[in-house]
Amino acid sequence: MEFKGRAAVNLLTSAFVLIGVVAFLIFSLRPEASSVEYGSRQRKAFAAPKHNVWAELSEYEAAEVNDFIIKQATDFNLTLHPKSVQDNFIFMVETSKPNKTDTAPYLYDDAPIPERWAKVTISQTFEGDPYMVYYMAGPLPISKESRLLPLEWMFNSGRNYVANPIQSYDIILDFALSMAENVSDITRKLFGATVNRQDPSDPHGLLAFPRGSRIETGGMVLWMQFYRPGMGSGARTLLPQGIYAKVDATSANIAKWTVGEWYYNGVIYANEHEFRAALDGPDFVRTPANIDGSWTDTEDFGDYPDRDLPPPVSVQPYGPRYKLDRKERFVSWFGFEFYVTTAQATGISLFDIRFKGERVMYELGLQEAMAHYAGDDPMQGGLEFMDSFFGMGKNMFELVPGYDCPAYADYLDSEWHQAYKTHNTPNSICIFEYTADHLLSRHTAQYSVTASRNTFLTIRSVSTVGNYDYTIDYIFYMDGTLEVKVRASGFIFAAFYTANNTKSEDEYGHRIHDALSSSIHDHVLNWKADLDVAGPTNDMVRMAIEPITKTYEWDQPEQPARNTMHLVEYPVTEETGLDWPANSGEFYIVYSSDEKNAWGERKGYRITSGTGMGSTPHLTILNSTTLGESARYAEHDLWVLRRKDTEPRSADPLMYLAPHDPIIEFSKMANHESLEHGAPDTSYDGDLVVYFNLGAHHVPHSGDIPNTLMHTSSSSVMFVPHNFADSDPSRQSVQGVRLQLQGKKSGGFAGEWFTGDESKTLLRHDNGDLRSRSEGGSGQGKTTARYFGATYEKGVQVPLEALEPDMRGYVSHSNAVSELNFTGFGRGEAFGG
Ligand SMILES: *[C@@H]1O[C@H](CO)[C@@H](O)[C@H](O)[C@H]1NC(C)=O
Ligand SMILES: *[C@@H]1O[C@H](CO)[C@@H](O)[C@H](O)[C@H]1NC(C)=O
Ligand SMILES: *[C@@H]1O[C@H](CO)[C@@H](O)[C@H](O)[C@H]1NC(C)=O
Ligand SMILES: *[C@@H]1O[C@H](CO)[C@@H](O)[C@H](O)[C@H]1NC(C)=O
Ligand SMILES: *[C@@H]1O[C@H](CO)[C@@H](O)[C@H](O)[C@H]1NC(C)=O
Ligand SMILES: *[C@@H]1O[C@H](CO)[C@@H](O)[C@H](O)[C@H]1NC(C)=O
Ligand SMILES: [Cu+2]
Repeated sequence: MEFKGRAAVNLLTSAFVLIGVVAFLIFSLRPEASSVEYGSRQRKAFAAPKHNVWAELSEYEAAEVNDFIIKQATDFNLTLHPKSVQDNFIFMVETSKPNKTDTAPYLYDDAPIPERWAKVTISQTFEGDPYMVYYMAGPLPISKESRLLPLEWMFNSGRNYVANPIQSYDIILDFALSMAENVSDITRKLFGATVNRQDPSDPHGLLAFPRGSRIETGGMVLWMQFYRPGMGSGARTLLPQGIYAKVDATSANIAKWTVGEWYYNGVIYANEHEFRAALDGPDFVRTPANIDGSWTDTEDFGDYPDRDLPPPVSVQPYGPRYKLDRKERFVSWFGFEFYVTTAQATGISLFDIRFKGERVMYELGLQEAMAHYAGDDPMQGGLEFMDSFFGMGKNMFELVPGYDCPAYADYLDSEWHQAYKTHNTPNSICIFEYTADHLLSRHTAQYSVTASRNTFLTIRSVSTVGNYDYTIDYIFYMDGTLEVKVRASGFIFAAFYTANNTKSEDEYGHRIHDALSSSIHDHVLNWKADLDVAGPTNDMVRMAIEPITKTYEWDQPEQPARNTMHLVEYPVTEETGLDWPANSGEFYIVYSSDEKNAWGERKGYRITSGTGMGSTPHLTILNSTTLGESARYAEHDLWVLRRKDTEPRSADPLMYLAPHDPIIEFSKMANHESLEHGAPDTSYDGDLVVYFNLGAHHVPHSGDIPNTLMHTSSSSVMFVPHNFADSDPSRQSVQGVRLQLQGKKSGGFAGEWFTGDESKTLLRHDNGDLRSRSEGGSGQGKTTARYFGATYEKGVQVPLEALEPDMRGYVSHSNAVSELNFTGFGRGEAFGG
């Protein structure tokens, strides 16, 4: 992060005199803290207890793997300088995360470190057809022992390859340009624009690109739609032009591709000639075009009343309170400890999450970010994205300091290795503590009030995949609660609004511009949570809160039967999908099979839909025609499965290339195997994995233009301790204050009516006061404040960049874009959106 903070003295010369007042926040003095200044961050060296065995390959390791494969696999005819997918080349190298069976003894029993292996994707041609093929290479570092093996064991299809229908992105684009040029007379007549081959992104020109679902009839059919390029803020997906063309792309030889039907305003034309003829006919119904303009600008630089004062911000005057081992990417904060890692497809994952020394989760990480559209036109009607294919990690771009994360946040880079190159995206992960605008707990008693701050730790990244931006947070709370939260922003993928269509125009969304429909879609983002609640042997239960009519002996004879409620526990005895219960009428709890708290209750963690817009949804569409077997995890809110080395993931990024022939079938993983464990049947060790979904039923409306807003496009799942400790552990971590409102008295309820002799009551409390007896004498009628945890007691000078980093000196090191030529692995380019 290279942004140069404006020196605080510059302030007075700037227009922001008011910021200057804020910049010299003066707190009351506390002598021993006088050397602490904002940003000094005097951090002690801090080392992770173990190595981060899940870490992404280093640049050196990736190069070593590339060299090894080139030398080893001479029969692969690999080229270092591929021209198309017809060449064989190493597309991707990344860490193959070690099996838990090997890491658990290392982490928990001091066994030797597990072997390090690479997962390798090679673009290979067999009989003229290109495939993406998975291999594993290792152990690392490369030695005489190292081998290159087909990687099959993690795919329940038993295959390690996926056919790559995207032969060449360049050639597809070229075809689209040629197709569009051939109807220039039509596009000029309809909306006064044509493609510009010299400059395809000419803002006044047109683009055409295909919808990315294919091979639904065995061959490949592409539906191309025309768009304006949207060069202002990148609003291409708000600028569909309503002309669609069907391309028969069955042949591997693009020279044999043919343009078939055309579609405009709800009417199908057999070919371009019929379309052209109809255009001049008397019955032709035109619709308005979508023209780019200030309406798609993501910001409005205009002067508006009341926008001349900056808002409040959060500062961190004494430095962070978490400890960070940057090398091992290990974080420790108020009892929470965990490792952070990244992967090009899925972004951040966390491993070995412990709370106050006890195991909570082995692994927590995104599996897939799917979006499924619906519509009555050939584009939206079959549109679906699985964004791990485009790379939720690759597309984690630089965060904006002071905006994406507080100015004081720590940043980490992410790295990935593609086509012999290492790409580094600096400052793509941020870590920070934040204090909520609400307390964690409070209580007003008769003579006192107590308040505990809610400070939490966030690990954040933003994946911008073409049109959409997903902000993903892992949030840790002082009581042991863990939250996973996603918020969406960016441009929606809108539909062309077929005005004057006889069909119901609001069936798939709302009209949101001249010829634009908001286009209903479901976002379903799938996460894996390998819970190890106080160890790996766990049981999942549904604890229901049920109404019942009961007869109690003490109720007799007045009340023969009483309508009431009670708790009923239903063990989850086999692998299954669950939905959040109606009326929140059940708690889903993962209990330790062995460990109990001081009260003899099983230690547990509850899994619940968290904060955000309603409870988290799953896919509305039943048995999606587009998705086939490739995303069955989307069909329920939560899944409970046996943990297996052979089932490390619910999805693989390459499944987007062949959704109807997926290499991982989730329904074969969640196949009702028994979850019962222990004697007499010891074949299963009781180690559970939960998969859960975040997302939204997104029905965008006019307020999504230009961008979707994150305060409401949010959803979360929380893991909440349930009898995990003996009482609330946050009491040892929170900062707060107890105000003794009057004398030394205590107890009672706020506002309780005081009866009896005042002096006698006082005496009684002096003897039996539980809460303020250690407090030194304060005069009656005066408030005494007693702090727990540290407080700000010394004034600090806060430099301006602590409030608002000066972005004018900001240097962006790299915003690497992945190579598009072979793969179209750039959403928004190759497969529209
Ligand atoms: C090896 O690949 C090159 C292109 O990368 C190709 O021209 C050549 O025919 C291939 N050789 C074999 C034996 O497949
Ligand atoms: C465009 O027209 C030319 C000339 O008729 C033809 O050769 C070419 O194949 C057409 N392009 C497409 C994509 O159909
Ligand atoms: C629908 O058609 C009418 C008559 O042709 C036209 O005036 C109107 O603008 C059209 N509506 C839209 C939304 O294009
Ligand atoms: C899903 O749809 C496919 C194709 O129409 C059909 O063969 C299959 O039986 C359906 N599966 C379910 C579970 O409905
Ligand atoms: C991980 O476990 C699978 C299944 O047992 C096995 O095939 C594979 O070789 C293991 N991976 C490593 C690196 O040992
Ligand atoms: C990819 O395509 C671009 C634009 O057509 C071209 O400049 C570049 O050389 C291509 N890269 C490779 C590796 O062929
Ligand atoms: Cu959306």
